[in-house]
Amino acid sequence: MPLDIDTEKEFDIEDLKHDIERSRATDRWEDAPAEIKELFHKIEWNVIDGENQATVELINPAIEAEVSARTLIAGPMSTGISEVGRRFKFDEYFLPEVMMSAKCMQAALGVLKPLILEEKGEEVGICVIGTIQGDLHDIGKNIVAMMLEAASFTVIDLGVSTTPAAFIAAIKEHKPHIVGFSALLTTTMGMQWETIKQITAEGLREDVKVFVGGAPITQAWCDKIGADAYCVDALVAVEKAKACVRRYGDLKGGDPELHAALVAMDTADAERQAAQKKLQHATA
Ligand code: B12
Repeated sequence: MPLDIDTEKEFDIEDLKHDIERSRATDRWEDAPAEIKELFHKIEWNVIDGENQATVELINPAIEAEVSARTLIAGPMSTGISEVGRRFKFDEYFLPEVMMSAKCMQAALGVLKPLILEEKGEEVGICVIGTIQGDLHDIGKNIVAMMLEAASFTVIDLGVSTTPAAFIAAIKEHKPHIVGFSALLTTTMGMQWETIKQITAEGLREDVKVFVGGAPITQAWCDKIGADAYCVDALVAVEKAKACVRRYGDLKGGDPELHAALVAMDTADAERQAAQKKLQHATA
């Protein structure tokens, strides 16, 4: 008799739907005061529903209630847009809905940007960043650029669908410590590899530390294409960028020692989180 196995897709749909429906009702952000939790759910659902104006109007009350811009981005805004991605994947949403939700994210980021940039101090390094050729997604790239600026990097943002030639020209002009490629499509991630190849062919590879990110990007992909660092999100990007100019400032782009050191930062972080969880369980 053939084995009866649930397909991954069926499991995904049920699991994700269950999660988001339960969360809408109660249990996400349990540690927040009730009124903040309520506000977060409203922001999350306005992003999902593509309510641009309403999303923006909820941002200031959250800031006034002392919620940081970072928490808003990493919290309800991110969970909202992730749910939009899930709905699109499973044909519950089509492109117009995704565009409306993207507009919500951009409008909310517009309100948050000046607050984040207030933290900027004396320059610690230079970073060139862009979404790779063929790819028009820029919300994640903009968040990374904003967080790097807040961490006192000078950021040259090349925008979307950036050609390898444009990255090369920017490296020559601005002499950045770091160059970052964003890719959100499995069909464009290959352009990260192509861009590294062209940077190498120009003799510039050792001059820059190459960062890669975006939803389909993994550490394994980073290893395969010879990038220096994979960053799962903007906060990791900031930590690794700082390490690249300070602790590992003497190492060149493409150096295996640099690559190993940056991977080790993720391992150390995972271990720290696991230890924290253990401690929480022990004291609960
Ligand atoms: C919003 C969105 C759009 C918007 C983009 C608006 C904009 N201005 O960006 C619009 C409507 C335009 C769009 C268009 C398309 N999209 Co779209 N889109 C999305 C969606 C829902 C959210 C992306 C997003 O903003 N996420 C939120 C941000 C904060 O997350 P993030 O980008 O991952 O960024 C974080 C990290 O990855 C990291 N990071 C990101 N970049 C970088 C760079 C560096 C250097 C570093 C260090 C870190 C880093 O840090 C960020 C912040 O923490 C995703 C779904 C998903 N789950 O990703 C689909 C998705 C990416 N899109 C998809 C598709 C298919 C498309 C289209 C092809 C649809 C079509 N038929 O036309 C087009 C492609 C257009 C093009 N040529 O690029 C698919 C891709 C599937 C695949 N296998 O490739 C996805 C995964 C949806 C899905 N589930 O099927 N899309």
